[in-house]
Amino acid sequence: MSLTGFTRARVAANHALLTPDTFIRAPLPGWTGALCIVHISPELGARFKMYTVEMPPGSTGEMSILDIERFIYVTAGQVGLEVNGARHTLPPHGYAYLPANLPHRLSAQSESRLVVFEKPYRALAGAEPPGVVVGLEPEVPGQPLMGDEALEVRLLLPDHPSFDLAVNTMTFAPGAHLPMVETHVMEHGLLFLEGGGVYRLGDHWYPVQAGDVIWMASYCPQWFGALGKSPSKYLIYKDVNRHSLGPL
Ligand code: UGY
Ligand code: MN
Repeated sequence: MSLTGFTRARVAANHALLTPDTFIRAPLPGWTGALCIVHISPELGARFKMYTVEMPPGSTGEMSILDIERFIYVTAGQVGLEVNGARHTLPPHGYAYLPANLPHRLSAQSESRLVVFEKPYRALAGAEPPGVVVGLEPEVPGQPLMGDEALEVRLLLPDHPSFDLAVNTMTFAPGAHLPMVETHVMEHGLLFLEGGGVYRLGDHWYPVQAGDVIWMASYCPQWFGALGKSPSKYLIYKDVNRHSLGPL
């Protein structure tokens, strides 16, 4: 209950900081018995959708729109995934890439929470579309960003041109920071998983912490510095491997 009207959340033309105190839950087609919080969507100016699904035990999720690829990352609970005749169990930090038009079923085996990234898949001439990927983030080897051992990147999906999106985690030791202010054509959707610090977005510097969501439009200047005594970590989406000429 807010009696002050104050929030850290801010929505600007080329970025948004969305804090949990402002989240609104609603049903979405394809999710039965679950509630969704849409963080980032074309309505905001993005070319992808990012949302959280809160799943009570027994609730389910299925493919509901054609030509849309999906990446899911479990942040709490335990989620079953049936796809291609196989059954998987995704614990916290388990994830899956589900190609467009491939029927699948997610089911919560306990009170669960997951974050979903969706976008229209852009086929690449001469390349087969990617298949299903299922993984566990802690099992992915980390690599230093630009030689900085204090900043570890984990690529959750294969670095292959058939993928038109990447989802990574970035872990910052206390005091670590992005080596430069980035401006790039790729857009980002980001969920803070642990810790916090200061995020520069455009011409603003924001205090950020676990649970926050950030949208960065193409070319939004961005930089992050980690604060505190424990590592800071975020999950970050970006569009990759495609020319932007032609249909988006
Ligand atoms: O992959 C990236 O562009 C990443 N370094 N951006 C970011 O963390 N804001
Ligand atoms: Mn970036």
